[in-house]
Amino acid sequence: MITVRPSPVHDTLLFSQPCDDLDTLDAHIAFLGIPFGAAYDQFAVSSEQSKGPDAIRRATDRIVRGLDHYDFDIGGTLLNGQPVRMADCGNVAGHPSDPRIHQNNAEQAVRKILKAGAMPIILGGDHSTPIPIFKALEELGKPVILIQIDAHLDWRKEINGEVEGLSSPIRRASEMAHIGEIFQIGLRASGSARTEEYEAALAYGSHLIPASEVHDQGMAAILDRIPDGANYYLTIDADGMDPSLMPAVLGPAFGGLLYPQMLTLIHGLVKKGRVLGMDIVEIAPERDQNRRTVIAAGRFIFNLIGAAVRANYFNRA
Ligand SMILES: [Mn+2]
Repeated sequence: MITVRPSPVHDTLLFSQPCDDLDTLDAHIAFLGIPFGAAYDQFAVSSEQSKGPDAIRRATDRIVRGLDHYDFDIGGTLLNGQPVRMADCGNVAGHPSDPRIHQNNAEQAVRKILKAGAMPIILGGDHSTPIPIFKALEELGKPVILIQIDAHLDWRKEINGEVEGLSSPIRRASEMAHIGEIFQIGLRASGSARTEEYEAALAYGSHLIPASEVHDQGMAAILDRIPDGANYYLTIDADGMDPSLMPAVLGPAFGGLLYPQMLTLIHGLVKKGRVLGMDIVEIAPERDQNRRTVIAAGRFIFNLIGAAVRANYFNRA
């Protein structure tokens, strides 16, 4: 049995309480950084995106000016006067000689968060980050609808022999029994997918929604296509957004999703059913401009929590 003890928290996200031992986690919402994934080459073992979790935490004072401040996105304070506890569990430690070790630790960490009854909010890392999270969602014993925000399809079987890399998360999700319908929103330009991956996604029945369709129809119309009353997991690749909103990505793709569309999606999903958790990945902080990428990432998290509080997600003692 591997002991999962994340690295200590220095700056916590959204002024949350630090938790450096997942076995004692007592919170409704748990933040966890998963900085490292499964690299395609040695240079990517510690990628630019590995610095994402701490960069988002450090933007806390610009994500929200204080937990007692009125916020117009959510119509009040973050926790709305409710006794909701948020904990920051730090980062899952990397293991340079064997990515399977830290990925397994990441899965165990998320399982512990779910067992503790907390909503996991995960800071990546590249887009291999959600693969251990998807595995851990099995813990809940419920079918999950996967919502991915991304410019790219992420359906590669493997690259350089690595099957759990950043080009494969949705392919891996599609192979998991507890993952059902998949909505891929924000698609545009080209990424790792070739025609064969596009056809594999269609054969699965994945709902492929280009960013242009969101711009033409509005996000509310896209939301209407997602079944009501279900359990959702939201994985957000920063490059799903327009680079004018989130510039700090490796592959800027123009015509991406915009902030108001994301708020419509997040608030709409929370009201529709149960959002089990979310991740935000693929942020390369050294490419940021005026911290707007990490602030936007934090604002998505902030809006998810604010909406969930108001939908009475955390009413247990
Ligand atoms: Mn991606």
